Amino acid sequence: MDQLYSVKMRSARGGPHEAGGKHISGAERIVPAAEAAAVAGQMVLRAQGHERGRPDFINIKIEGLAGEDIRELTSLPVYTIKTGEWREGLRLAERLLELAGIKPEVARQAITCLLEGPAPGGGNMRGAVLMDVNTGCRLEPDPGRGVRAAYMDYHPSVLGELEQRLARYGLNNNHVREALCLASKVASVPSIAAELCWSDDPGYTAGYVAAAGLGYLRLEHLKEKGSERGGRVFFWDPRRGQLEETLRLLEREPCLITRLGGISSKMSFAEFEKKVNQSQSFQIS
Ligand code: WAQ
Ligand code: MG
Repeated sequence: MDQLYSVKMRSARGGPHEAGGKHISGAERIVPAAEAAAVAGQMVLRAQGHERGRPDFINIKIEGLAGEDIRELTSLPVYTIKTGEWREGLRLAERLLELAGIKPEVARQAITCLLEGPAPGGGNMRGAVLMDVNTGCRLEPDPGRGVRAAYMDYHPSVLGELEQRLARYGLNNNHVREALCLASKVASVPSIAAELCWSDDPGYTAGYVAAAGLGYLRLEHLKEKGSERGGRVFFWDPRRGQLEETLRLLEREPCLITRLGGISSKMSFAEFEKKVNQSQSFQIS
């Protein structure tokens, strides 16, 4: 691709995020120069039509990536684990985190943190909680903003194929495409052992656990329909990388997905667990 630009959008209602406005939505792309204006325009429209409310603050940031090394990535393989109602989903999320090597008490702490609202005062954050895998302590430098994964997208050469594959499973929507991209970048950071996420959009109850050795493990319900509570936890393993370097990789290193992982049809937790135990391709360190 020729000269690339990062295009980022964040929107809020009741003033800018930094002045206490409520986070409405965010989005980001990496695109060739010629597409930057159109993509920025689409992001404004998307922010204005968001189900979390009409924003009165929309920030668009466009930066040239000339001269930056862009790391190439493979997207995580996608699995969907059957879940009953959201409380069962949360119990399964805890067990998936354990499969990813997270201690049960730390997994529970992460779930509780998102249920209670991780921002000061109990609201959502704009970014993610960064949780120490050993202690469960939170390490994000700004607990209102959280840690933002940024500078990631699909290379245009894989986007068509991705959409086709997702569509076969009824999964070709913005939430899945964007979350899979983010989770693939986050899981590729060596010191991130796992991620837990569910959406803050009231109509979207699905969430996931992701980890490099396991994949992008979707759970259909992690919250009650209508709830605006959502968030992300990145589990940081200090033995695998220093904090500052971890933040640089998550927040500033540009990545493009140039290869696609597979997609599987729905399975039960027991089926997934059996697959993990049998397969050599699942490797948790
Ligand atoms: N970096 C870190 N955290 C973020 C980022 C980011 N770039 N963007 C959002 N968050 C945090 C923030 O706290 C949001 O409140 C929360 O995540 C949820 O963000 O497979 O739509 O964009 O069906 O609402 C997951 C399931 C959808 C998709 C996730 O997240 C599927 C979703 P949202
Ligand atoms: Mg959202």
